[in-house]
Amino acid sequence: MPRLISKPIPSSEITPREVYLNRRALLAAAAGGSALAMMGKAAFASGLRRPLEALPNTAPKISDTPTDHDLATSYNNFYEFGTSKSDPARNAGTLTTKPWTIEIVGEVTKPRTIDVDQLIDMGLEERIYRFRCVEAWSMVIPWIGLEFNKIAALVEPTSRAKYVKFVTVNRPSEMPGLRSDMLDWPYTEGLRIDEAMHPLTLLTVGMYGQTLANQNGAPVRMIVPWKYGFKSGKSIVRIEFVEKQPVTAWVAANSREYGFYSNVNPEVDHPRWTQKRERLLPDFFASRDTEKFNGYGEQVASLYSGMDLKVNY
Ligand SMILES: Nc1nc2c(c(=O)[nH]1)N[C@H]1C(S)=C(S)[C@@H](COP(=O)(O)O)O[C@H]1N2
Ligand SMILES: [Mo]
Repeated sequence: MPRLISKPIPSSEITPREVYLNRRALLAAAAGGSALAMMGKAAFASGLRRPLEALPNTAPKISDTPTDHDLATSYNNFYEFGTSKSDPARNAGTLTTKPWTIEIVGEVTKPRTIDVDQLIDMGLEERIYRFRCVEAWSMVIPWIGLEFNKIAALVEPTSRAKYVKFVTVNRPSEMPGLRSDMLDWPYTEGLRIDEAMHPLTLLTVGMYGQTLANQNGAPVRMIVPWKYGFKSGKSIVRIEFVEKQPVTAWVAANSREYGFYSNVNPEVDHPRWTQKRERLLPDFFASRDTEKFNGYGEQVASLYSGMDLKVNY
């Protein structure tokens, strides 16, 4: 496993005021209505900062403090920009994220194309979630987004919609990693419909009070906090409601190592390493016990009752 940073970033280098102001800007965007909120909305859309009030946060409370912003935006997996952890921050600046639309199609009564800027009007929340990579490291990140079920409500899935497929952007001129054939591009992911509709599942447009950095999946990505990070596709351009379980990029690449479900599970090791313990970054050692469903068991375990999670890993 590559060394991440030689020493933890001192907390004095975090600028709480800045982070706070950023958060308030987003909130301006979310509040809607007043002139100030309108300014906030514009500010959010352009990534600027502007004060306002707090977004709701209905996430289960967690005790860990959020990971340092600079670490969360510099230690990333986004293979379209290269395979090392520092590649996305270095290379993702080339991605054009505006204008950006998401096409929502398939087994739905009202297919539609939605502009990312419209999501701001649909009830953003800040959700502080644990985030766990299959590589046995985790972070705690204040995401900003809206419950995916609100998007589903817009398009009205039919009774044949059993799964949701998320297709991410495939733009070779802006994404140097697409030259490699390590995955079948575009990067696609999928969820069972009840997983997608679960209130913890977030269509995400921001983090730390700002719009997403390109390396974190700007302008819009999924966040599914009880699953390994690779289930949370970045820079999404199409959402398909489908009848059959989709073949996702990682399952196509190596289904023995990366299953469709990929629930965080200390009882199921990755074939090449243990999942029993994890490193909460910037900790260098796997000093924590991994929690089943990444700590969200109380909320999501019932989705899997009757399923053997060693078979459906
Ligand atoms: N399009 C795309 N989405 C992706 C990936 C990727 O390579 N391409 N990597 C995944 C993996 S393995 C992880 S751990 C998370 C990392 O998200 P972060 O860099 O914001 O922490 O993004 C996921 N989404
Ligand atoms: Mo990951």
